[in-house]
Amino acid sequence: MQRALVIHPHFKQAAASARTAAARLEEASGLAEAIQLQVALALIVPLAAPKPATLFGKGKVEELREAIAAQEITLAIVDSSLSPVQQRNLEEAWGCKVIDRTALILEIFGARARTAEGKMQVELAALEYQKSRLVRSWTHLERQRGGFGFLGGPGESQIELDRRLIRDRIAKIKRELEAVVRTRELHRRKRRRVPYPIIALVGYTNAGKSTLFNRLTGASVVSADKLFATLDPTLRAIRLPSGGAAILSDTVGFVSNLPPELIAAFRATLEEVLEADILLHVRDASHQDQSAQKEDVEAVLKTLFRSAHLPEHVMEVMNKIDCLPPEARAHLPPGVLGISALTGENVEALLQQLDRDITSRFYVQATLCLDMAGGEALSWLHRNGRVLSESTEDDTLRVSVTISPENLSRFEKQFGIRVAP
Ligand SMILES: Nc1nc2c(ncn2[C@@H]2O[C@H](COP(=O)(O)OP(=O)(O)OP(=O)(O)O)[C@@H](O)[C@H]2O)c(=O)[nH]1
Ligand SMILES: [Mg+2]
Repeated sequence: MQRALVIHPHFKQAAASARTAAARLEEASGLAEAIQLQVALALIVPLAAPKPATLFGKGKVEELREAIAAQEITLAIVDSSLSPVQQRNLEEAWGCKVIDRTALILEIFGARARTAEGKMQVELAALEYQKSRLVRSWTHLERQRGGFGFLGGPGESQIELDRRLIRDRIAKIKRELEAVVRTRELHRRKRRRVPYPIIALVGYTNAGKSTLFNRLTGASVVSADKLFATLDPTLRAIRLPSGGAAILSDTVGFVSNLPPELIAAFRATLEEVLEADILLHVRDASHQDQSAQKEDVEAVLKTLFRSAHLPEHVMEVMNKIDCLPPEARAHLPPGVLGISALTGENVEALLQQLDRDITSRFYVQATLCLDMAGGEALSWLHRNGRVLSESTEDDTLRVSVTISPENLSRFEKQFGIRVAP
């Protein structure tokens, strides 16, 4: 196991933030542990003025070098962004590999990607990141690899070649991704023909989305006490208490300062979120930074929807209430249900809440008159809608149902019965 140092630079000039430096350090350490790094040392380093060459001042760089040597650390993670120059200088000064927050998140995404699409998206993001590094640090790289200049043909430097290779690879992945996205689009359209509302679980990483997904679907989707256990969206159909169905979609968790390269590359995955009829925002009620996490999630949603406002179809739920003392349970935000995905507490109530929301938004109520021979039509209605009442009058059967508009028109076609609006 690689021994890592995690440093959270605390900028004194930075605007007051909802999170404490200690919480940020803890999150960065959690991210490192998510890819099997052993965090040997974790530090907050206050910074008055970032130095262009090494970020930290001379004395601090030296102090950290000693700690790195003493603790036999082979990787240093700086929880902010590093310029290529800073990264190289720190690597030279410390004699170990140095990465910044974006690179760390890319590593995690890379380790977790399971589907072809997920892997391509991560590689694309990594290449974009690398491309910007190459451009900015080209003098250094050119000097370092000067000997290979001939590979690119006369007069072309290695860096030009690297840049071109990266560009070509990016173009190729983008083409492949487009094909994958088209296939996914087809699947989605097929699914649209099955008129089920889609519920997407969104939320901060580690909030318990996958645990809730498993609880609701009875499926065994990866859930682990690791950040980013889920990278690719997973979809399952669930039954609602009223008998209707919905599709539940588990998605990748959000983090604060999600690198912009990643938002762009993951757009295709997050398109599931854009498509959803209900966004169920799963919050960790037991987390000290829950309000800051809520803001982060909402900021990502606004970015995704390219809107200044939060979409209206977001429903919040407070998870992990089993960790709360009784007095804290009474202080949940008004109108927001508290649940425990782990113990199952209140999960039934959540399903009912979703059911009510779906019924009121996606279903219509209709009263149908069937003749007495309409046994087949009646059982069809029982299967595809929710029958509220049945009564017989003379030779007609009056049936009152809630049903999706799509199913209602299927019914009209199949049984040749026009339903008065
Ligand atoms: N005590 C308690 N722990 C929970 C609850 N729900 C989830 N957890 C734990 O929280 C950790 C994270 O759960 P996940 O379901 O993997 O979280 P996630 O939101 O899917 O995380 P990412 O996929 O990384 O975004 C796991 O250790 C779960 O066992 C809950 O209701 N109560
Ligand atoms: Mg998950």
